[in-house]
Amino acid sequence: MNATPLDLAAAFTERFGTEPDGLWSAPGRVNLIGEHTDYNDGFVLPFAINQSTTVAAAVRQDRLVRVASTFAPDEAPVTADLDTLEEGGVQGWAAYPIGVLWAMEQAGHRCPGLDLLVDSSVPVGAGLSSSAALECSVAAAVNDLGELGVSLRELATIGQLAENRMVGAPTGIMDQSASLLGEVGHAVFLDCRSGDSRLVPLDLEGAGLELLVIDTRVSHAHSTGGYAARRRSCELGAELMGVPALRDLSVKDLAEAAGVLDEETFRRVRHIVTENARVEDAVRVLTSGGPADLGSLLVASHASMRDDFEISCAELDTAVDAALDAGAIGARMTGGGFGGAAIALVRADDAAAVRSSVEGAFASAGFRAPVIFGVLPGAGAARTA
Ligand code: GAF
Repeated sequence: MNATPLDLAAAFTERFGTEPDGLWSAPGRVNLIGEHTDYNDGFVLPFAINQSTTVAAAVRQDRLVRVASTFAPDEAPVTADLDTLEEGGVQGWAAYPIGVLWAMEQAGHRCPGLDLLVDSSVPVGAGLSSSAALECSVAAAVNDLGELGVSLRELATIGQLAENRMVGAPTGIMDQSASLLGEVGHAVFLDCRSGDSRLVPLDLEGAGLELLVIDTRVSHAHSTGGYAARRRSCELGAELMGVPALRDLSVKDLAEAAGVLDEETFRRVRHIVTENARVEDAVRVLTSGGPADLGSLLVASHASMRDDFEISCAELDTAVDAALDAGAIGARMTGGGFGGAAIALVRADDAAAVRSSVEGAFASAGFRAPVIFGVLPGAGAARTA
């Protein structure tokens, strides 16, 4: 519904019969570069976006959690008892918020019972991590209301644990980190092995640029299929190469890998190794030059995901090609792949031409019309009322 704070507080009162203790918001994210590198202990460079999920929350006197959503006003809240809740014990969308409370307790932080009403402007299934936005808004709320004092870094691991174990999606730490650590005008450079992060300036407006998200409307889910298969290939590649994680291989190790690995595993490994190098290059480019110099890295990242990692699809390739044809500086699919969104970095003056080129290419190919919108690096999770 994308409610104002007043609307959401009123909707909460109508739903649960009490006023909320507060409202917490957490953003979705766009990953600028560094795809599938997070669970390989590698590097990522995402940023928080302006679209966010907001949760209105109130502490209960017992240990029940009740969650409802503005998207299903007629559905009864999903209820769980924190004293008996087990891994995998909640199905559907409520597994994300309730999973966060479960994960918080697994990490040794005792939570109060809560009533939660969720609202969001992050499109679901578009590759912008509506799931992390939901997890992180709830994590921020329970952290404050329970006076738990958990650091942002640990909150990210708690969101990831909820997603891995309650939802069953074997995802990495990138999305929660972006949602919690993002800042206006910056991307988050994260070393997924050490957990260290650093903000990198990403001043798109100052450089006369726009970053367009092209939502292909081909939806994807990371709890099924290709994502888990790619993760297994990476683990196999690391094992056969005798390293703890693919992070431990560099581009010069690829010649040896070509002799050790089967052809498909080699290509999966090559994507991760070269993508890690591209993230480090992108940080250098942003620090010493500016976003206008990112074009070739974005294009190379997409080619690697299309040809080596094989996680693109016809709609994503069409979006990238049509954007580049119309003068985009760079373009690539973003997120886990198999659908979702592409990003195109464009000069502000070219934005309209890029949009119409992509729309025209989708129409000619007989694809559903994409949804195209600009994003700016925004703030991470926070209490908003
Ligand atoms: C999804 C996952 F949730 C992330 O952890 C990451 O692996 C990404 O796909 C691919 O880079 O968003």
